[in-house]
Amino acid sequence: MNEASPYKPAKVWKWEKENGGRFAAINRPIAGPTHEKELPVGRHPMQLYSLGTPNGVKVTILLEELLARGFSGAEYDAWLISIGNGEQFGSGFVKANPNSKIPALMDHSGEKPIRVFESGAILLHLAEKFGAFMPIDPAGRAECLSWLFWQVGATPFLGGGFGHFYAYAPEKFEYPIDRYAMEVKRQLDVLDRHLADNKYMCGNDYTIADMAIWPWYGALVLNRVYEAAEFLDAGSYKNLGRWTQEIGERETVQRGRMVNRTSGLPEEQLRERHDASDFETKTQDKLEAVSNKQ
Ligand SMILES: N[C@@H](CCC(=O)N[C@@H](CS)C(=O)NCC(=O)O)C(=O)O
Repeated sequence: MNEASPYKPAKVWKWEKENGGRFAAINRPIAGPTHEKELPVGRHPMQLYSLGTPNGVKVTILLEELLARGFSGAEYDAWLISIGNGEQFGSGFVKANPNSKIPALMDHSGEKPIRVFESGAILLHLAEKFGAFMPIDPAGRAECLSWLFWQVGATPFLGGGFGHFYAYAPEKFEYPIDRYAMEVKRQLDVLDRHLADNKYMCGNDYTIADMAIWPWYGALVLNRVYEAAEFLDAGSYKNLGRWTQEIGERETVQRGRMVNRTSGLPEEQLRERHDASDFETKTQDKLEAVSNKQ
């Protein structure tokens, strides 16, 4: 223990006060629902309950990619779960995801609805269901799963570690920022070295591993999360920059990013998505926004 620190942990931790910082009001040390609320169900086979954060966007990118490839079974309703208002603790959401975190998917395509939670599991479920965006040869599949699970395991150091202490904690503390900046830069270097020899994460084909990694590490490079691109010198990872740019140009990715989004430009926010034509209304809003600026 650091002798200079005035904080001495109690023998047994108790939930006595909010710990400050963003999200303090929704953090709790117990699981389970806080209130009764059933989830709405739309007309499509896939019912997604989510928010346009990087974890949510992974899934909407895949759904848009599947639809663009002609898999009509991937049609989906995307319902907004406002985590700032504690909607992840509603009884219906907790049934879909006992861990109370977005995204959660209910797959209604079979006889009985199937719940899938954890974004990585949702990507895998959909990729396997449609036989798309994941290699089927054993070596390719192993590589793809390795990078998918790499993302799931590595990113909490970026989000819950670095992002929390750099952007959300009530004060700036050097120790955690230093520790997690070091780890995140190491992760950026892992990706950069790999992408020096590979067009996509698993070689020549774009897969669910790219869709899992891009919303976090691509967003970091594009300065869309934590405003930390300069601090982490994210622009210096050239291969990662090339990959980020290339994936960001996909129309499907741009559509996926808009779904359940509640921040940024209004014309780029599709708070709920129930039909492919919902994007057209937004394109119209975008054109109007551009012409109003001129
Ligand atoms: N490992 C989970 C993480 C999901 C996650 O952290 N979701 C956040 C938003 S990005 C959330 O719902 N937070 C609400 C809360 O913690 O109460 C996944 O990949 O699905």
